[in-house]
Amino acid sequence: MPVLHFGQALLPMGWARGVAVHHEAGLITRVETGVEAVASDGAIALPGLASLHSHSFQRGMAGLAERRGQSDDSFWTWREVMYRFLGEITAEDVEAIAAFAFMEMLERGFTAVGEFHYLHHQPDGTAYANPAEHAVRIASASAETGIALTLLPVFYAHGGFGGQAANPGQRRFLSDLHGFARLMEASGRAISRLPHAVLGFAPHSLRAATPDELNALVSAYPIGPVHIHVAEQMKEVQDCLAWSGQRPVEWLLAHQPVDERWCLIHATHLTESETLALAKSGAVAGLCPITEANLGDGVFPATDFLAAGGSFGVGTDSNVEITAPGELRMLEYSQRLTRRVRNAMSLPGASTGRTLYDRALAGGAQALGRAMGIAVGARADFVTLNPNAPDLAGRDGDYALDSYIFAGDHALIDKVYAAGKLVVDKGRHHRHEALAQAYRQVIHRLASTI
Ligand code: NGQ
Ligand code: ZN
Repeated sequence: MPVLHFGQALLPMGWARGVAVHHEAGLITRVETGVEAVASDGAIALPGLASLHSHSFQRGMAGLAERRGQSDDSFWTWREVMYRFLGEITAEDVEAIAAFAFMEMLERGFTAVGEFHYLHHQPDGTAYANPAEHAVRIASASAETGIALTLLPVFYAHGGFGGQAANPGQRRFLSDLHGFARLMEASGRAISRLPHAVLGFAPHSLRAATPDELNALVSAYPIGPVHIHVAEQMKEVQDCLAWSGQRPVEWLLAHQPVDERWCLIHATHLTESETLALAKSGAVAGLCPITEANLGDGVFPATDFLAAGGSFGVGTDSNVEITAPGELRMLEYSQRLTRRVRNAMSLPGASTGRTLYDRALAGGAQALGRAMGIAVGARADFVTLNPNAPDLAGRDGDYALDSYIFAGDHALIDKVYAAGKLVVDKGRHHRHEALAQAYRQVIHRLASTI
């Protein structure tokens, strides 16, 4: 049985020295500590994190939506640019962009992804012969790179609260309940050969699914993760109030069985009572701090949510910048900036990096429906840091973790193992050149559509 030896590793109980991890068929079967052996596979090992929310195709437009229009720019004007960009993406493009994004996730500290997948149809809105054609492409991208995939096929039927008609920019996303049932079946087939894949589903938002549709979906798919975008923008809160008299998170908690299988993406705009109720529900808050900053969404009340016992994880969402330590740093900084304190997310005496890392690991695992962490039964996924990096001089344990998150960022990553296999060495994925070349070709063509 293969064994990996680490000088020190962050285990569920804390840091341990001389760690030998046995694995078989990609899963951890035994963890020994205090082993006198050379740390041949890495000096400092962390469990890989989950990017619990990604729209991989949006990686291709990173940097193309940072130009101001005639009026005030907003989330909604960004969305117009995004709809233009996806207008001409082919199935081959979907695969090339997803593979590149997943490779970057691995190079930058993520070993699992939740792909919130809504780009289902051909450019004119008609279905492909295989309704899950794009899911097949995303599954291939996962197999090519080694990232663990939780596929979340998205139900998207309407363009606004109360079943409003969708607009033409949304034609590649749409299905009714029958079409979605076919899509789910075909999506299950698309990932059936990926050994560690998980299937969940995702009503896109309260704008895209009616209450009756939500009820039908939740009873049709009683197991697996459920993800939904909610309360990201103030306009969304106002539209929801006008439609129902309740705020989006308030409405969801009152009308759906929100529990541990649910992940509420963004949930940015919360009242105090919504914050407490969401924490109590056991659902994960799926925070995407870099994208939320990029889109001008607002700041999630993370310290209050954490104090109320809430679970959170992080996602790269628009993939405008992919970095696991960077998402945690942005989350912490958003709290420091709004509350004018330091070390906002940790308890007295605790390392902030460690608090963020432990919480995001647990919340990400819960939201993606998989075991994560350096423990028996989890996939053998590890991120090792380069002990010779100047940012790590004289540091180990939590100080090394704090330096990774707040100083060195992903440049400190040395090796990454996915399902026990070395996929990143000296910070570079073993397929970096080929995947970057394929990505460049696709993007040269697509950039002109913006
Ligand atoms: C999405 N992204 O589906 O890609 C959304 C924008 C929408 C974020 N919410 C579109 N960040 O919500 O309608
Ligand atoms: Zn999203």
